[in-house]
Amino acid sequence: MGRTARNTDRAGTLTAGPSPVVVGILNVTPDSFSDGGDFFDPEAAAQHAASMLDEGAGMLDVGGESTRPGSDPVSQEEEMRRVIPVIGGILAARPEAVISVDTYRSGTATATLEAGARLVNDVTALRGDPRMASVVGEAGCPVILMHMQGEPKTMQKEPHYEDVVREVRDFLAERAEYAVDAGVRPENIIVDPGIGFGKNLEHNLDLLHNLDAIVDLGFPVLIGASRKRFIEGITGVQEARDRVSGTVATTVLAYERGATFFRVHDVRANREALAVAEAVLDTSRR
Ligand code: HH2
Repeated sequence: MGRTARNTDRAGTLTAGPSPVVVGILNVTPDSFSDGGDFFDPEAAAQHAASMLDEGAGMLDVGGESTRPGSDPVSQEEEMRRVIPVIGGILAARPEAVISVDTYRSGTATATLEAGARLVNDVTALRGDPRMASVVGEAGCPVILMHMQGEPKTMQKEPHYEDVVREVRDFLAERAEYAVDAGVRPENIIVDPGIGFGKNLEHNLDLLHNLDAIVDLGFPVLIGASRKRFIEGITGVQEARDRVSGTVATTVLAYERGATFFRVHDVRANREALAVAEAVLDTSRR
């Protein structure tokens, strides 16, 4: 099956381990596509973080800027103003929490790593800020490299590929090489095909169906399909919050294909589904 399951340990490096990691999403934004405004207040954010940890999240991904299709960027100052108090609040209550920061800005990465974040989730795969690669390399922390065609403002207008699986795979291989050249240790790289980032329904389905091509790169793979629009394209469920069953289907199928990190809003449902999937796939039981 070629599963390269790894967990993040307390030192912020990756260690081999058998279990998939549920990454709970914490959007400290007024405009995220499914939970915008819900956790804008630091106290509400810390409470939601605690409940996601209690439900089995192995990691929390804290972001201060929406990257939904059509969204506008915010300033680095505003992004830091949103996420730093929230990271501090989570760690005050739960010092053991593993937190990644969803940012492509090196200043935000530096400040949040100082505040206790242990990973950087960069949706631009180190292309958004020329200083990001060295910040991550010097910090010695894991980094998530995600594929995106275009940029959030316009990426869903007319996504186009000759061969989406090959192009996403080649892009991630090239960005991983770039990261290593900049001083990031290979064992600190996680790759992500970027579901919904400059991709139509068919592109997303091709990537999920052929995920082993991405897994074969040899890095742990993260999938972020949670509540995304393509699920509506299949199920007709318009309300993003109600796309939990569709999300769970992607989680289980991606896990079977070798993904190990699942960035989701609904921690409990995905955690339970993964526990069942793990049990079914555990060959030592049969
Ligand atoms: N998706 C979103 C944001 N960050 N990071 C990674 N690595 N992979 C993803 O698929 C991914 C991501 C978009 O989802 P969400 O955070 O729920 O919404 P918004 O960008 O509107 O805050």
